Amino acid sequence: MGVDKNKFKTDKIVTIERHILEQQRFHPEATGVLTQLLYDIALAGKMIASQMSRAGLAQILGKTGDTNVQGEQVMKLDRLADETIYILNDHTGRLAVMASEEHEDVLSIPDEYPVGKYVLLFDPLDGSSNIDFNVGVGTIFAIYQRVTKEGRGTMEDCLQPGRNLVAAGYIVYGASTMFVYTTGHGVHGFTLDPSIGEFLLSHEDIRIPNIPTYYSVNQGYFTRWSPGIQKYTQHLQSMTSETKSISMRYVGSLVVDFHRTLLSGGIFYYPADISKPEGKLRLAYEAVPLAYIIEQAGGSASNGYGPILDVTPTSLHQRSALYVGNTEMVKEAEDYIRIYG
Ligand code: P6P
Repeated sequence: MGVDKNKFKTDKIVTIERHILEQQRFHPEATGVLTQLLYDIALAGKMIASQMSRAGLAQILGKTGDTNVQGEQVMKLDRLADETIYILNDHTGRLAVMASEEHEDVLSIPDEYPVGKYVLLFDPLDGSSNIDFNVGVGTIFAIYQRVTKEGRGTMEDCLQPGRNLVAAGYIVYGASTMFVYTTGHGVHGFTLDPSIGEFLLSHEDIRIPNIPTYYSVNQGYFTRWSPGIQKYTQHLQSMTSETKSISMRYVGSLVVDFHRTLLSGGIFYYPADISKPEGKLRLAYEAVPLAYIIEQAGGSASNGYGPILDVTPTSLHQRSALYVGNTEMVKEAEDYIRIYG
């Protein structure tokens, strides 16, 4: 059949720490700080996963009653995930500055703590509106080296093009909890073993399969889309109905829809439309890290006109259209936009 399958079995027990240390051989200048930073993010993921598993019992489902910078209802678990990531990283001396989807401005390192050379951008719990329905959600993160020379990091450190990324990844809280990351040398997935509280390597060197399985888009917005996206989607629908070569899946949780696309092949897209002319998804801490991951796995990510990683954000919460998955499918979407508008 020749269908590419990601290698799911490994012949040794590899924790995140061991894997990141082994990856360090690609970075002779590495001092181990990035390893420790990635490990801190994985720890945050374990803590969030633990809270998630008992959310329905611990009265931490539901809304806080607040709205965030996006104008969205802040879920209790949103707030908890945001605070967990911040307090695990604010004192380590590894970061110059942080930025979160939940906060308008950058998150400075408190004066009493040292600063370091890395910058952490994160969406603490994407898809959180789905939590109350037990639908999978995720944490997304992007790591850069600071560009400012000294002192507390600034917004300038957070508004870098994706080509500057040092590392990116996500934690998907689904049927199992997985930590997926890249430092520029392939994409690697770890599954949390709750019995020992450790992420173990389960998906080494993930490559998006050459043969696509699903397309993923919210077809409820069809009438709001440009003619090019409508025609592109009708083209995909014909592949589903006539050839049955692909099918449609849409969860409405970015990390879940992305993770399935990465492992199964296909395309996820969230187009701009007449009600969201800039698109809905955030560039800096959603589209860019996922674009880095998909390129490292042999796929592509576009805003409909060119690579996401070539775009330099001009504001922290800037939105973007996103087309991500098999390169051929992303290019085809760009072609339909170019030809039909
Ligand atoms: P829609 C969740 O609210 C989110 O930000 C992403 O996780 C997801 O991909 C998207 O919005 C879903 O949006 O408009 O299809 O409900």
